[in-house]
Amino acid sequence: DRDCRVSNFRVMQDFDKYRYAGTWYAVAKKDPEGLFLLDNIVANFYVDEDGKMTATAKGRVKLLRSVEMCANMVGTFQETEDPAKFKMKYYGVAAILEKGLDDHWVLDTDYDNYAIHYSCREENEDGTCLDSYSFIFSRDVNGLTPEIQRIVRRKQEEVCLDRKYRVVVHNGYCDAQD
Ligand code: FEN
Repeated sequence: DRDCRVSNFRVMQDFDKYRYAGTWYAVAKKDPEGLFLLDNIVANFYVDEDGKMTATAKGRVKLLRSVEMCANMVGTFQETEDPAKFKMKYYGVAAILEKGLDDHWVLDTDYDNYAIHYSCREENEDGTCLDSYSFIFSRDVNGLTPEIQRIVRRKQEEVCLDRKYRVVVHNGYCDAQD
């Protein structure tokens, strides 16, 4: 049967951060509890001369009842013994945005078309996840091919998040602003 314990999830083998670098459009997401990015989510990953990975992400957020803005987030990554599993410290360029420390796991990627990200913030006693978020990233803002969608769906089931994802809209909201 399916094993929903986080520690048993299979991540990308021989993950290569250099090939992961560049622009990724979130085309689907599973939200965590609490405040998060709503839509128009674009991430840019970099690897510096020392091999350290960093990233920026922007996305639309809703502050009070109707005040919307584009949040510019920054992430710095700490490597672990598994090359596909990172610890990510993140903060918002605007001080009102939350900061935190999350896992950043790359479950699967072909580097050129898609990447499946996963983060569990809190585990249950039995090792399953209580509070997770996950992004399906695409190199193409217009989405993924049917063939890749099948790969993604299989992985979503494997990490016990099938039917938990929503499509991430890209309507240019954050393109003009920076
Ligand atoms: C990721 C990969 C690239 C780098 C980063 C990523 C993660 C981003 C996260 C964003 C969190 C946003 C929050 C927004 C917020 C994985 C894409 C960094 C984890 C927490 C509000 C909303 C309303 C309010 C205050 C704050 O704080 N939103 O009144």
